[in-house]
Amino acid sequence: MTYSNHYASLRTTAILPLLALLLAGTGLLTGCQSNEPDDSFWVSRLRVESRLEPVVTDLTQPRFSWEIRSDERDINQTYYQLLVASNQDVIEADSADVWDSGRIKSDVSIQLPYEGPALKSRTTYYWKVKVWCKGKGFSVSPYMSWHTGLMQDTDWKAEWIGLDSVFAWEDTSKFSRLSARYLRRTVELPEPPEHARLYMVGLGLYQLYVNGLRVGGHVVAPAPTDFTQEVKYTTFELAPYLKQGTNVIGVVLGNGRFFNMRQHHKPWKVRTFGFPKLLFQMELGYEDGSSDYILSDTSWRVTADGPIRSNNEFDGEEYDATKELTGWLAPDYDDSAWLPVQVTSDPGANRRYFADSLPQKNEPKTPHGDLTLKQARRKAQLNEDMKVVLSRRPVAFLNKRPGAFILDMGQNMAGWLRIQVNGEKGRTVTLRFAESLNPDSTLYMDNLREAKVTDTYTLKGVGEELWEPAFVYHGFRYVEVLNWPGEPHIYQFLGQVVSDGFNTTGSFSSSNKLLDQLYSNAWWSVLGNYKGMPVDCPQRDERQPWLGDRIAGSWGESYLFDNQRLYAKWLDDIQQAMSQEGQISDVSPNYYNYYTDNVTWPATYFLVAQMLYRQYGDVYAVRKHYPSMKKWMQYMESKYLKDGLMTRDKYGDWCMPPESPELIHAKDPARLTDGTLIATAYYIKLLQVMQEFATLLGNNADKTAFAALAEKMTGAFQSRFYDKEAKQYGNNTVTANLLPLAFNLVPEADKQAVFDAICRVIEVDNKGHIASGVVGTAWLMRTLSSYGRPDLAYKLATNTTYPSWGYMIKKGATTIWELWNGDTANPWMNSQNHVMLLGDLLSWYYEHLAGIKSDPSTPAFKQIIMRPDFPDGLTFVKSYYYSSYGLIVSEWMREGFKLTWNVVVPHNTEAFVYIPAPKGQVYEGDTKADRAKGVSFVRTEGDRSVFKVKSGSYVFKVSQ
Ligand code: RAM
Repeated sequence: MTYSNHYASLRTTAILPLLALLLAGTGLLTGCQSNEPDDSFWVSRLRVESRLEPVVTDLTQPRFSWEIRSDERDINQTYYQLLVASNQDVIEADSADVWDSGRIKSDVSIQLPYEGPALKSRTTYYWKVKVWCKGKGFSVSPYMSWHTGLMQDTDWKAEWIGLDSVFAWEDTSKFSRLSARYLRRTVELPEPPEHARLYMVGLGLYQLYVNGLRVGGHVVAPAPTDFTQEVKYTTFELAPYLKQGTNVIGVVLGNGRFFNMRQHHKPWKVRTFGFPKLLFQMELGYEDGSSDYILSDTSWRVTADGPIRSNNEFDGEEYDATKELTGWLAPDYDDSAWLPVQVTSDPGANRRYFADSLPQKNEPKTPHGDLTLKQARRKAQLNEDMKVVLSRRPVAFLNKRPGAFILDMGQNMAGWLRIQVNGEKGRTVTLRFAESLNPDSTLYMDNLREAKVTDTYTLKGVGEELWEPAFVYHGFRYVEVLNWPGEPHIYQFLGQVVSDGFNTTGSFSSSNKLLDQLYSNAWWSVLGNYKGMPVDCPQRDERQPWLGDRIAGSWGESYLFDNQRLYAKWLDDIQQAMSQEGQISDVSPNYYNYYTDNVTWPATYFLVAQMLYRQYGDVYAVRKHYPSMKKWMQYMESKYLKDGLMTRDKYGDWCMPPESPELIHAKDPARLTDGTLIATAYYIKLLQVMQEFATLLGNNADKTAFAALAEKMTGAFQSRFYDKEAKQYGNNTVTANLLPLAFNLVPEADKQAVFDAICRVIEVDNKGHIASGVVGTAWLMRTLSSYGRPDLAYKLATNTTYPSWGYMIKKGATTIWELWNGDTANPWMNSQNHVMLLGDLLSWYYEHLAGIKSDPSTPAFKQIIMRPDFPDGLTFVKSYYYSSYGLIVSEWMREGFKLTWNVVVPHNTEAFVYIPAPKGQVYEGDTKADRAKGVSFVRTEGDRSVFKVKSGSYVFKVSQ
């Protein structure tokens, strides 16, 4: 059982009857605040620091959230009281011996921080919440517990162990081959312990075994960081695995990003951290109150002479089953041929800056992070572990020859292939992975650059052998299988889809098949590029956490997956990668050395923080990162602001459709948007975001300063780039006009004209096709819809001619390409599984097609704006989004003038519902809408009647 990474959703239906039962009482439904229990509503889905449960956290102020449920309408919290206790008896009696918040008048039911006395390490706390709702009594939730990790450095007794040397068969040159390290020790226990809590870090990657059983449902763990600054520990409760007598603990260590295969290749560019190592601290407690530790220390033994002969993320895994260490997880195994482990240095001691290894290239010296750190911080991993989230069988065998064939998985995916094979000892089966095929049905490998993406399995020859790799993953749709014994069968192959183990937050389907297929492509790309950090692609020799790929992405992705914890972790990665001067690394964690001082890639730092606040109500991320954000703003201002313009850019409107099909980047000046225009517009946007943050944190002085600079820069921007006559910006590209419009830099009176210029470039010059790259497309779809051209947005989303998302689909894509012309461009930079060209498409699906959007002034969907575009040609949308407050549903169907719209508004929130009909024609159920319980008419806005809708379920109808 793992704590911090174990994923158990409280959304199970099982909990609801239990809650109803617990809370059944004499409900007093009076009109005033009552202090009697009420069974018309109940509290469920308690969360500590978001949705992971049970949870281990080493945060000093974990945050609590809960959800209110009821079958009635219009349920609103008026007070809450949080109770935290040190044991079950106290909490069951509805009391608190650790912290009682007292009765607090508030309608907030998410992200409320613990404010009691300092929490102790390695302790279980119990909590519940008492909630009062308007016009009703109160309801008490069931209780939930959380566990604290090791909160202080001094809590750690274990030492790092490993083996800092290579074996004769290993190779540390460019295409390094390092075998997995197998570590073991036996443990004598006088009796089974009552608890055995393990805190561990296995670098780069680990698998844990106790008494022969694999522990935990995670794969490719832990989450990657700048290991010299911070490592993520995982907590397990191992008591159920342990017994009286001799127990065996085994750990397998893989390389991951820690021992990087490219280490001697480009030392000025790619970081490496050292040989794999383990930190292991198990704390045992017995019934009689005694305790004991089992630690990583010199009592462990190690070998690299096991079956995983080589493993790295880019080249693949080599597994030789004839070298299996049979019995190594049993007590009587003879490990005398193994070596004693070495106590190794802390990963933080290996701290070096790119500059230290730069003799070969003239790159700037870029010391980064906290230079005072003596050792890497050890932090509980709060973001979800990676898991096998889906499995799928191949759909076809292709190109079959004797012993060789290609498997088609039917979907471009990230993960690996599990095989079941029966053959003679010593035969080696080879698996090679690719996203697509050449015309002659061989694998298309040209776009993988130097990644070898090859797994090999050498059979031991004992009948059915089941194998899958431990420490690699690939991005692929096709697998070439070589040297397969006998006739292959589909059941012998299973594609394992590997991603962060998130909760799904949303779903979308519609009457348009292409729109749905595009959603599916996007979903697979988003899923495939979560790897404990958001990466650019899962297949070639890159797979880096580039910031710019998520300018708008994190927002749209939040409608698909509960990505709050991952992105909160990523902000920490970005902060840790910052240089002393205040530079942001374009790649964070900075496994690549790219400190290029542009504005657009670093902008993601700010926009992700804004997403966490607006979508999840996470003000803490904003508070934590505000000083670093401000530092970067000042750094850029002091270095690159000239005459009110931000003069530094690097990537332009990255991956704009080029003028000829084989180009990666456009060269035609008419297609390129001026770098100073982009950088200045984005910098002003960030000044706006900083004003929002400063307001949130009550920092008026900063707010005023940011506003003043924004005003000055907007003036400079206008005079430098705006053509008042033509009413267009720069060289009149979509992006040149779109950025000022989306960032509100255009004079009010000219907005429509500038918008018309955008539409003209798209409709006339580009014949109704997309004409922007990563930097512009981030704002495109929502701007087209908001300024009154949802039809044009819909056209762009459903186009099938080049360039368009639909074109990718027509060419057989099942994910999103890196380039609009991915089918014809140079393979050097041409992944078939990238998210960045999605821009704001996913947000547009939810906010403009489903019509589910959080009011910007009330974060986390406390107030919901439900305003679908209802574009012509689309007859229905079915969608839901599971917000922090609860489930939001929007399902609409149109037939001529008739509209039926099912709406669910979570309790303790309200929605503004925009219906395209005069007020008198709108019904809710069989009642005129404005007379229905929970509904009130607010105003008419254009062709829409706006109703305020209280929490509950509704069926709106319009018929003529
Ligand atoms: C490439 C990747 C990535 C992009 C950078 C700038 O390496 O495609 O997505 O952000 O370039």
